[in-house]
Amino acid sequence: MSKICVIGLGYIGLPTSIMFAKHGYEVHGMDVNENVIAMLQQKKLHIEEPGLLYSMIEAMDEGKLTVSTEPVKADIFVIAVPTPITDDKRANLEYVREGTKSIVPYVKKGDLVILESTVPPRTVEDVMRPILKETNLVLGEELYLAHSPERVIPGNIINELQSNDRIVGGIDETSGRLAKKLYESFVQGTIHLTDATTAEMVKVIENTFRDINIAFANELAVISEALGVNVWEAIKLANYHPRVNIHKPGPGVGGHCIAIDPWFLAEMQPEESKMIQLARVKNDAMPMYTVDRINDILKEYDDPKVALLGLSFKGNVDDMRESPALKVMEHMNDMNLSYKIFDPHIKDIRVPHQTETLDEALEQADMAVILTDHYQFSEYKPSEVGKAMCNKIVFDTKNCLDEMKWRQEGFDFIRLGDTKNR
Ligand code: SAJ
Repeated sequence: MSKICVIGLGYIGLPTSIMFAKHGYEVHGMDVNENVIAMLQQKKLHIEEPGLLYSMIEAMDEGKLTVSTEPVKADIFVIAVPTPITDDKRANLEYVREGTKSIVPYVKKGDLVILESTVPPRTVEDVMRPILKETNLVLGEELYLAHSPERVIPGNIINELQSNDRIVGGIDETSGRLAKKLYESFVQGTIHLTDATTAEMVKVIENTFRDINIAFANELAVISEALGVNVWEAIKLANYHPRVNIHKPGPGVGGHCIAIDPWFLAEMQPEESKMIQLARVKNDAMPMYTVDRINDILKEYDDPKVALLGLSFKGNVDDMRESPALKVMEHMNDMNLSYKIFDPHIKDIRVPHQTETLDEALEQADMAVILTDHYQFSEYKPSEVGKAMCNKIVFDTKNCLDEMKWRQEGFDFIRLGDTKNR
């Protein structure tokens, strides 16, 4: 049985380790974060992801998965570390460099190294290959190297790891073939073989496509408000066309992927990537636009109070990396608007003005603003929500509330991108 060492036990590394462990491999996961390792060793999760805890405990109890802060000797190394962005919008590849360096003493002849982290095209060739040369093994003959970008959606990772198609790009034919064989152990979708640089390119263009599409939807939302149109209705009707698929507008684009990866492409060719950069700027402007709308709606009120609902970057997850809600809060602070913020998926207090309960956030509020499409929000009873509030105004930036229900309870109902009935 082959042994796999996974470097980085975050949103991708941990679920992927578990999948390998459940499909015939002996897996050791390493993470430099001692707190993460301490939690995992106690069989507790440091991230929220449906179905993960049970599978992890099972894999650990069967002796198929171990974790520690150090790599171990293995036949296959899978690197799944973060690739954050610097202040000047360039990829910070420090974790990729460090992760690759950390395995050099453990790699032996015949091993396979796979990078799963999203990176600017050419990272495998220009950053990893030179580091792995320090093993004195000939790449492509004695040591194999490939990129297989993770493409799963948080909230549905376990399913998508199995059912999505997978892209595998080797630095040579054998590397690609070996990596493909590994993923065949659990991937039910098609595994497409290419070279490493194309695989890197595929991953960033997928997320860039989504970012540009969302920027278009956000632009349409702003235009619709000026025209007395409901953008959600217009997009829904346009999408009935067999060749149109416009995404959804909202208060901004967050997360560790869509809000970051387009810059990985833009940094390679700044002059040739104006459309990509403009989409980023458009999406980054949405939190401010949302706060301007809040301010405008409340302009008649004396010292109005706002209940912001939703802190995570998207619905039904607890991840608040690059969350538009954080930017909304910043702009609310700048404009001296009073607010509290509540998120049913984030129980511990992580930011100022955050409340532990919905009631605390709603107390004396003049307006409730939906920033994230958590399923809980669509189930709220308007009569209950209205009880604690001072004035009954609700502003839905995600189109996840039933307008009629809220209006029937006496709410003034406002939706982002919709001035049709106002
Ligand atoms: N959003 C919108 N409108 C939409 C869709 C999303 O405003 O129509 C917002 C969300 O609210 C959120 C942000 O965009 O703030 C990103 O959310 P997401 O659901 O689009 O994507 P992520 O970041 O959770 O996952 C993406 C996925 N990429 C694609 O769908 C092309 C996932 O498959 C990738 O694996 C992941 O990035 C990644 O790790 O790169």
